[in-house]
Amino acid sequence: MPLTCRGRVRGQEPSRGDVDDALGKFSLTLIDSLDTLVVLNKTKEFEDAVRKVLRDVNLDNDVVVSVFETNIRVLGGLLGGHSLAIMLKEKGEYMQWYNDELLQMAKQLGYKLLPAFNTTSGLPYPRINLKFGIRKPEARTGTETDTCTACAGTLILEFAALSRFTGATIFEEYARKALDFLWEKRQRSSNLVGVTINIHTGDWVRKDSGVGAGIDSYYEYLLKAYVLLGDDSFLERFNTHYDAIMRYISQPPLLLDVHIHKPMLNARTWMDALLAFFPGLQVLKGDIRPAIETHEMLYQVIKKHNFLPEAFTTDFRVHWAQHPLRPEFAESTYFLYKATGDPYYLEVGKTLIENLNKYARVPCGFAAMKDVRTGSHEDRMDSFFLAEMFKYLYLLFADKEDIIFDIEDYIFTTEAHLLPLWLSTTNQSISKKNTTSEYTELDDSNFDWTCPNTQILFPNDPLYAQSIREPLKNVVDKSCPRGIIRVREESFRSGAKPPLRARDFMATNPEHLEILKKMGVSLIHLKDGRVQLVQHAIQAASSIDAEDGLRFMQEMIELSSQQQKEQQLPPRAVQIVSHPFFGRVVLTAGPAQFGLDLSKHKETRGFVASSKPYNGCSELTNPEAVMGKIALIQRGQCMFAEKARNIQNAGAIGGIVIDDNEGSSSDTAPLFQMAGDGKDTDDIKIPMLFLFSKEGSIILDAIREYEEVEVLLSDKAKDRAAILKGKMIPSYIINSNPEMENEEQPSSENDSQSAEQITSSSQEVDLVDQGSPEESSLNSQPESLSPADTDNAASVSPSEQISNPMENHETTSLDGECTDLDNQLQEQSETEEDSNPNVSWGKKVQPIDSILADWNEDIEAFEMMEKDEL
Ligand code: DMJ
Repeated sequence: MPLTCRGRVRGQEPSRGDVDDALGKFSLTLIDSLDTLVVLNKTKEFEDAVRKVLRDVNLDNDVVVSVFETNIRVLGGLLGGHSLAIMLKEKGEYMQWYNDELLQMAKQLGYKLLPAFNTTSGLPYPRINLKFGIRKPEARTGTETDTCTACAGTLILEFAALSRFTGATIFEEYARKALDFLWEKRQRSSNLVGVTINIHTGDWVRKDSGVGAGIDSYYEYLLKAYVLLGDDSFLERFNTHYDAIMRYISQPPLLLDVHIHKPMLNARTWMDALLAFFPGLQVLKGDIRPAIETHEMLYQVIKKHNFLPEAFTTDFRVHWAQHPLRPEFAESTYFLYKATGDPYYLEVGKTLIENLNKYARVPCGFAAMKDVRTGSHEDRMDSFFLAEMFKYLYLLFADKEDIIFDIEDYIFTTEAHLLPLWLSTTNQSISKKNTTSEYTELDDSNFDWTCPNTQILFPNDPLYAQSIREPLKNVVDKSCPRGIIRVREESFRSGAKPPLRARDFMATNPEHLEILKKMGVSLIHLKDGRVQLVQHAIQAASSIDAEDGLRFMQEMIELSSQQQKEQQLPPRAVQIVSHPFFGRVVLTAGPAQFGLDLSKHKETRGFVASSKPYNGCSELTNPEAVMGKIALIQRGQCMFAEKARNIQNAGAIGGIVIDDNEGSSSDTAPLFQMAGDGKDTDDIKIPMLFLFSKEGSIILDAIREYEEVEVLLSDKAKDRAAILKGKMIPSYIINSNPEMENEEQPSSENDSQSAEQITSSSQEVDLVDQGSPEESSLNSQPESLSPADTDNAASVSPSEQISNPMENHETTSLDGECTDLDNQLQEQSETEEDSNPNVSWGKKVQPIDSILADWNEDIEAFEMMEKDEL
């Protein structure tokens, strides 16, 4: 307690809740900082500290502690101390008296933790009483049902080291079992894991997934377990998860949580400080480029607030203002310096040290920041500050000869404790699980930038890292051009054009795009197909342009929020009614906020025809082909309303917009609602519906095969009786992504391909000069913006596109829809034999249970997100 200059003893200070679970009256800070002393070349002090630990520390306390924290800090601390004690002893100068006493203590602690694993799943209870274990009345623990993924998945390094040092295999076995269980429970179609899991049933309790709090070191330990233990299955697991992380969570330079079942859906609009370790892990993997990008983004947040706030929004505002002197960013800085040799990272380290000395240094140590904005302190200096922060900062600046042993012979645990790599060949009696066949072939493109040796990665280019950082240097801007003197009137007089208004903006108008650029506004195409606008005032051509840009963004935000407030419409249906489908194929379609309202009017029936140009963004060149028909148009390049007007002018009686993000599907994406253009759309009289790519391709395939394809656009599927005006034949519900239906099935090649395609297509579409990766960096959701605090970096979804997916997700119509589908499915099962064998593409009836379960999951996830936001 650096403000009151006392040690914190559990029970003697007011409880701080969960944070205190790390304290077990076992001299936490002393043990956690043992190996730091050796790294800092304080060998004598290390020897004294070890003696103190052996003399004073008691592990048999009646205290309930966190299994995870006790493992990484105390067991890890003892093992790190032991590793360096035997290294020193061998050198022949220090620790000559040492006889594995720290290891014996570690073993004693290991046995104390083992009862936590007494669950059917093998996942440990989150807490244990050091004296009484679990469950007994006096233990006051053992009734918990949930634990975090990191809590259950961050044991293998310490437990395996303990087994290999001592020959007692049980520790490694238990840690492996917990990891095996987590791997089995990964969400099979996304290959992601949730934040919390039920230790008895293995159900995911929190289904959001990121690389920060609650999951972080699970991933870290898979990769490091491979390094330490040489077991390929850990690497294969890590690579599978890493592929999923890069596919869904990584939106360089951001890392945003997603939902494990709907990984294209962001689960929140802020990031936590713990994810700052991830660039370091990416370095270990060899994926340097995204590591540089994320690290640079984090550094700019730090430069803005002096420290990394515990959580910050995607537009870099403070979300949770405290900072408990976490070491993760220093850790990543160290690894990036080791990888690149770029002195820039020494400058970063210098800034960290200066800020610590300037803002956190107090007479009795370094105090955590209560609020990074005010610089207020908390009477707290967590043990990881000495265990990790000191170690990494020292190592960042240390030359090889400053360290009395070869640091390359060790691996860092998550708490930066050092375990010797020679353990990989010692006491390998644990049977490795032969799981190779479980792993799917990974798409190598995610590893394009990986390389085991960074010397090979950029041998002749010392500016490599800088070239990646450069475009990001203004990603978190420091100043906002307030108080600019208005000289706009004069500039009008001198012939300049009036500023562009948000409501007039058209994404296809090159002049508008040029103006946007001048105002420092760039257009970003997100992975999920939405477009965002981002302004960096600093990139504007002049201060007046910057101010215009700011106003444009504010108008756009208002426009966007107006649209969000507009009524959210339920899904619509596109039903193929011509031979040989006769209404069996029903595609879930998104509604439009303009044009004929299908819930109030009779359905529209007609043959389909593709418009030319296919994007429908200009006058159609094939009006004769679409006249009296339902025109198919591709999404993108201009406003939906503009497309509608063009096909209407050509005589179309309706329109279907097909998503240009290949592989998108209504199964994996929330309902898509087409917004108007912010102007009066009363002139649009025809109905317009939206189909995701997978559903759209069903119609396109049908045209290819049967040429004449007739569809029905309606608010819900019509039964076949109505269509044939005769016998009652039910409709099929197309589930274009059957894999998503059953979590237990491994994801198909198709699936991974489609997600990949979404990613690449969003990078390819380039309406505006997107040369700067910085511009693709801000994926903030509109709801996280308020004009007052956007500084000069703001983003918003323009009106053409769907606004916040969360807000467009329909939950209000659930009841009606369930009943409807229920009937259809019941009827369908009665007439199964009536299905036409010609209809063969991936058509599948989605059981009502699965539909309901899916919806329930969504609702749960959104409720959870809301709770988190609160
Ligand atoms: C450390 O105790 C470990 O690094 C852990 O894995 C998570 N982070 C804390 C410090 O922030």
